[in-house]
Amino acid sequence: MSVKDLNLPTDRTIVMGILNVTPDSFADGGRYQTTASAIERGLVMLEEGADIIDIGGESTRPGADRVDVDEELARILPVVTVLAKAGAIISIDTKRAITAEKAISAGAQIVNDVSGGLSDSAMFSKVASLGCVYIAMHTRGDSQQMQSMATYSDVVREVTEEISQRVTSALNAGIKRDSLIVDPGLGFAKEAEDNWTLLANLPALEELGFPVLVGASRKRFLGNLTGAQNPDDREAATIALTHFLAQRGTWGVRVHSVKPHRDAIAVAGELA
Ligand code: PMM
Repeated sequence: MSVKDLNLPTDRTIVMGILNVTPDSFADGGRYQTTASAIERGLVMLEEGADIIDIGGESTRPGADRVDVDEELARILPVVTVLAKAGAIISIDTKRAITAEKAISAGAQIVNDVSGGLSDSAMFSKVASLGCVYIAMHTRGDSQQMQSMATYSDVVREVTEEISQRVTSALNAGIKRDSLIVDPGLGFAKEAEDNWTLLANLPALEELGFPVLVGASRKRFLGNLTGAQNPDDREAATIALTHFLAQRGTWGVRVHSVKPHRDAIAVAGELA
């Protein structure tokens, strides 16, 4: 399956709605723990105009501990199954090949791997055999090490080169070029200033020739700017960023609340 086969809108920035079925994710942890409430939240996001629902069962926040694979599957599979039946395009936010495989069997179409294939050596070959779409996000190290690895002399060049290396490995493993999406991985092995520099220089990443997804929603660097300690209070800054990204024609944004972002994208569209 290619990105084109997902039949997503091509005339505006697409919105990926975040559905973390985890008790410890920094922004919405604990709220959608149960299957029923996660499904309900997913259905609301679809109604609000989410183009993709990104379902994750393992927190990726810096410093987080790994979740047992059975626990990860128990959290996500019932949610994937129901939302797929409801017609959602689903990405599965996982670093594990086995989880990717089971989620695709349950109806997901996209694997969103915050490790860019570095966490599970079986990931690329599994994705190649599944034939699904793959999001290669940039990071360094695992969630315990990443913040100590945010050392760059030229963050734009280094992140672009490192994503390019991940893409080459993915292609060598048999993943098709037109099935790939890339993501700069804001907040993953990056200081606040690195995130801003990457956002101001997205053309460098876009020159690789793949759709670029940006996940800035409610992240700490927005709080550093505005003083908002609570992730929920970073929503206005996130919307402002979505407007900027839509206006410059970014392929997609990964966000916690769907409707305000669809509105911001609609406003940018009228002014284009
Ligand atoms: N950020 C988080 C989790 N998954 N996936 C992609 N592709 N890009 C991101 O920036 C990203 C991600 C961490 O944020 P969360 O805990 O709010 O989901």
